[in-house]
Amino acid sequence: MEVRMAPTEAFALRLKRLEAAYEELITRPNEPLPDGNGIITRYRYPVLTAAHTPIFWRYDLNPETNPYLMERMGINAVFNPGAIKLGDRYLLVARVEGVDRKSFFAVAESPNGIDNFRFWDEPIVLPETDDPDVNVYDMRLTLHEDGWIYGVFCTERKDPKAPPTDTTAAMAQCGIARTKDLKTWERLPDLKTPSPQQRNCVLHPEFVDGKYAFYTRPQDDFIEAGSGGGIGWGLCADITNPVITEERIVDPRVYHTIKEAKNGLGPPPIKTPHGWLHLAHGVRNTAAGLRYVLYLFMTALDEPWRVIYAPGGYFMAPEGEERVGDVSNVLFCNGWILDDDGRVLIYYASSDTRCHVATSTLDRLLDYVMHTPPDGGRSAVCVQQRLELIRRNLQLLKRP
Ligand code: M1P
Repeated sequence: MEVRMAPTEAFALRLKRLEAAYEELITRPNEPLPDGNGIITRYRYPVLTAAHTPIFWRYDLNPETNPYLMERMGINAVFNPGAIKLGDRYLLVARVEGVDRKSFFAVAESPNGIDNFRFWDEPIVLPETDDPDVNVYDMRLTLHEDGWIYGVFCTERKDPKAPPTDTTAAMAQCGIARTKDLKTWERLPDLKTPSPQQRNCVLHPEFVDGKYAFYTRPQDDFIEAGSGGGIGWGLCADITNPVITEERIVDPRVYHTIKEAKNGLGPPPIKTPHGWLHLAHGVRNTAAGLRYVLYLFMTALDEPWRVIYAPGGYFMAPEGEERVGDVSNVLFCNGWILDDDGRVLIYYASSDTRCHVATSTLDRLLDYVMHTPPDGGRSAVCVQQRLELIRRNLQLLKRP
């Protein structure tokens, strides 16, 4: 007969403390920060961090096998979530990264989209293809008009062409899975494109010419876009055998802009009466390393690959504690929700470490995208753009 050891007093007390701190964190009300820029409102607390993962994902709670109640399998970071609203539930499919550097996907649910995000008991069990993924991350969720919810993500494997001495060369490709409930997932083959590598691929929510349409990000190399780069676009006839034969660039990277080094689409675009509203990240190189910021643009309703508005510069950049983390100076977003009341919830991650929410409204984002001047391209033009604003304002300020 098995004799079970009663937890020691110290064990029981420590567990009680851990549970109390966890509940306090999960149920802490979030609050909007005052005095934003009128475009978005930031919130005081991140919505998901490593500490939001359930205690029973990290600790062995059996006093016999873990008498010191030590963390057995730590979580390093929770970031880059896809987002979707199903009924009245706000759901994030977060990238959860263990201390072993491997990421996996897990669903966290909130009743209001702003706080009280709680992970479902078990992470997503994502089926593999015949070529197992080494790492999976950054899922974009698309509720497609075919009725499925698609999760499009990056699958990373060791570069098979790398010499044995090279233990860092990796290959990034676009993995695809689909579900009806975020619980059971069907894995489809990885997307094939003309580019050697792909990351930041996004499935467009509607058929285009009767085909599935993808935004892509062709790249020669795992980190560098190389001769690739820019946000691409391609059609595929059969999602169960996803092949894109022609890829065109929708939004190129451009010298001396916030997307000089590379860029990539964030979440699937939002359909508006004026066009498809897109959120993307742009990357430039600095003496302190890469800097990732977020920007918006709009494409034509009937031609989602044709840009019709492109405000200059970024609309969100890392601020305060967002600036520091595992990969500092990074904002990244692959999930947003247009709510029934026109509110837009933007789920973004900072420095590959934690997830935040910022709110806006569709009206505000449209106003921003359609009325912000484009990048002037050079300093003299930018001064002229700003002078126009200044002089108009000075006239107004002189009025009695
Ligand atoms: O580390 C910053 C980001 O780097 C990658 O994005 P991109 O392919 O545009 O450089 C991704 O690995 C992303 O997850 C990460 O946040």
